[in-house]
Amino acid sequence: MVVIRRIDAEATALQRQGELALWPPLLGQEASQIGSGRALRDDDFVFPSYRDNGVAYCRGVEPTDLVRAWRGNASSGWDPYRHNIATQQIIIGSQSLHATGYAMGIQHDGADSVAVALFGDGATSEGDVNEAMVFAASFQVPVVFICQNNHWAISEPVRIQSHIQIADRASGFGIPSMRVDGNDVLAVLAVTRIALDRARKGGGPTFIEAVTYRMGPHTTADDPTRYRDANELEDWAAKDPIARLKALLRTKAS
Ligand SMILES: Cc1ncc(C[n+]2csc(CCOP(=O)(O)OP(=O)(O)O)c2C)c(N)n1
Ligand SMILES: [Mg+2]
Repeated sequence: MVVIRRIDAEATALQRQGELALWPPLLGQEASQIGSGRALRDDDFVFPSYRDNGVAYCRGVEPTDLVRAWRGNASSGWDPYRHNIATQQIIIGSQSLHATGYAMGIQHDGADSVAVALFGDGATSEGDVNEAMVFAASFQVPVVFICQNNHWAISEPVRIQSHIQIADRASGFGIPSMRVDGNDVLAVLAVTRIALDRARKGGGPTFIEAVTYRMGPHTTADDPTRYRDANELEDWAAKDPIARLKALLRTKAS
């Protein structure tokens, strides 16, 4: 978590120096990404969004490869088949369809690996995510949908996206869901393991809502002070996932 935060800060600085065209910071979402990323097996296949650099790091993608596409000199920073993680998706939610299709392939092969789609709260309002959930539930394929609810879709707050909890959207598709504290790395690790295990045993898809917070801007091109209250950021800064884990480790050590 500390390493990926450092990489994230460095990439943000590189954008400010004109070395990268853009960077989408993951500040605040380290527990959601490292907790889920560390639960995976090597032969699972991940379909991430632009913000999931922490998960890509867990898949063994090098820091230099994480920034390659944002510098504009590669269409993908890494070989998806080498790390079993696809190129980061910018088209909101469409990776959920790719993951579901891949999971249909796993089922066809009779393998026990799992496809994982990572997307945001805003993505759950997109047709692609809803269509993916219909197919995943119909064919009971081994896919895990991990939604990082970071409370914002650029300047649109999650309370406008959904008047119910995001996790509850899944039940309409017949998909079991779990809502987890996304700033608690051990909790995220635990629920991801449960979902992966269910998928491996033929139990079909699971939807996880990791409740977290995007502490930085949407991207380096965004200024969140124009649309959100400073108090909100302060409240979530007090729940910083790294500070929480540090406090836990201190208690264990004493
Ligand atoms: C299909 C599509 N529509 C709109 C956009 C523009 N867009 C980029 S990021 C974003 C918000 C996504 O929010 P969320 O799903 O919550 O993910 P987050 O950025 O918070 O991680 C939008 C609307 C896009 N990239 N693709
Ligand atoms: Mg969001």
